[in-house]
Amino acid sequence: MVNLIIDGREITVKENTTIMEAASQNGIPIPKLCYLKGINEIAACRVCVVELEGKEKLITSCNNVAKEGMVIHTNSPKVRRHRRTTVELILSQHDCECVTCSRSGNCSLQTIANDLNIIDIPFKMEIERQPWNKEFPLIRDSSKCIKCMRCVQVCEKVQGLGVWDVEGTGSRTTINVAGHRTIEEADCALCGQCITHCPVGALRVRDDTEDIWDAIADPDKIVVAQVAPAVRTAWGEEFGLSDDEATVGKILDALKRMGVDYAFDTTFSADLTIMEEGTEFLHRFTAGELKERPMFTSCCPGWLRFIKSQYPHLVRQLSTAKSPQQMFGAVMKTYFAEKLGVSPQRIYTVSVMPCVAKKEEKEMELFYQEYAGHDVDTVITTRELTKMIKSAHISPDTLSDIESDRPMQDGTGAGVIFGATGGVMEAALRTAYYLLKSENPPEDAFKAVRSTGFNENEGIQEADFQIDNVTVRTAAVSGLGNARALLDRINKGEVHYDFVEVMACPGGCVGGGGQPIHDGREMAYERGRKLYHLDENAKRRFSHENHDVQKMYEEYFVKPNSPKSHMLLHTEHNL
Ligand code: HC1
Ligand code: SF4
Repeated sequence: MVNLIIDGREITVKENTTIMEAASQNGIPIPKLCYLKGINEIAACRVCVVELEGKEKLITSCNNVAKEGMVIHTNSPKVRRHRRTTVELILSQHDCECVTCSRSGNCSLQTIANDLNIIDIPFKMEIERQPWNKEFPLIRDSSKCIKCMRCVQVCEKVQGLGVWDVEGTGSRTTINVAGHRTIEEADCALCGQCITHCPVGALRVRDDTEDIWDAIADPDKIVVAQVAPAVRTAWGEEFGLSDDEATVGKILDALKRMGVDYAFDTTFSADLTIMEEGTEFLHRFTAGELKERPMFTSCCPGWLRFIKSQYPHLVRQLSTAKSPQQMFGAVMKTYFAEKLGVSPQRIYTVSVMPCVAKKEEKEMELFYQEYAGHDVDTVITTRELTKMIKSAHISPDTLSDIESDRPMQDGTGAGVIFGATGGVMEAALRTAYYLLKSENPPEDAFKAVRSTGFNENEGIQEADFQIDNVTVRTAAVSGLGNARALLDRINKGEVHYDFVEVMACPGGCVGGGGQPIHDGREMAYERGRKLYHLDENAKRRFSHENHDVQKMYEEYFVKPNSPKSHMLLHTEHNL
């Protein structure tokens, strides 16, 4: 153990603890901009400087370790002067038009500048403005970049892709897409992790909320919305709501009050996905068709972009099932349109997702009878949803916990856990067991595929299950860097699985790039636990027991993997 004094307090910490961590563990926060624990500890911004008694020069607290006998001041006049000049210099190269910035009110630079009482910027330098395609779902505004390197490190270290890099030297140093490519040419998975880890507004998601307002205002359009499982875990964070208050039913009510005609919960189509994908897996598995193992899940579009660009030879091992988002869109424009007695052209489908890549996944085509278009017309993220609620002046405490519309109302606990890493696998195994044995397994029989935290299993969870005399070897992985490690081991023949779930974002969709941003705080597993709690308390916990899905099969699709299901609910994964 190490004893030191920080701001007059005698403290004891473990060996190799940084000064910043030591201070934080004792309730002394040190301001920071570039620091991200375990990912970016490079002292690039120098905002975290502290004074070490006996040393002339200030030292950075994020990458200097606490040593026996140190006497540290985190907020002395010298520290404040230095920090202030550092932040003023950053601001001198930053577009400070905060009113129109997507991160206004949730910007670490804004907060630090306010805390330091900076009301004027003494120097102003030329601001770098690089061109960008604003149609792309991920938008970079170079005039807001503070060169903290977080995006570079997150994309490289966590997502294993290295889309960003440093460009230029000296005062011309900037960040840009690596290898002089455009973002469309780079292998960006659109996971959005660089957005949620950007401390300012340099990276943002394309805002599609106006398209929805336009559709709502169009009397010819019937606006039909769906809300993804993970959104319920996070939207309340923007309004300071407790878990009990921030229900999915209130999101449905908010959508209705904004003018959406019908509002549904994506857990319905998550259950439908399990029927299709679970049946497909059993088919491939038991009929010996699963020669090339494993079968990979296909519901995460970030993962699909990744496998197509990085491991194209494995694409044929993806399940052909569309994602719940796309399946629901297809069902809305066919089955539901028929129920309403209107043509699919009049149905305008909206998804509320925790995800950036869903904005690109929606380009998937749907051809059905006289209809040729998309399953889903517009995708907004959880952050865009909360913006819409605010701009509609809806106070969350006036919202009611309403039910999803009929006839796609039912959703089980199995559908809910899709939003957490391992959830799709667990849901699929619950139903695969039933399909094999004609009886339900114990509800938590497959909980070994769950991950509970970032450090415990590093995002890869392996589990073998015995069903009668059959062993099903599974793995669930989240984070594309982890996925790369797993795929490399599969390629080398070091590991063998039958079924593998991959989610691009660490922790699954709950940690998606479209979720509310809490700078430097990873929320995924906390949110994931909320989904498992909802599952535990759900009326039904098996996708095959979803009454409305059962009814839809009776009335429309006949059975899982039927010709009609193949036409509407499955896809070919083209490279
Ligand atoms: Fe997801 Fe999915 S779980 S991909 O994370 O399969 O985005 O929540 O909606 O489609 O259901 C996301 C979440 C989501 C789909 C489902
Ligand atoms: Fe990298 Fe994901 Fe950002 Fe694309 S969205 S640049 S893959 S972190």
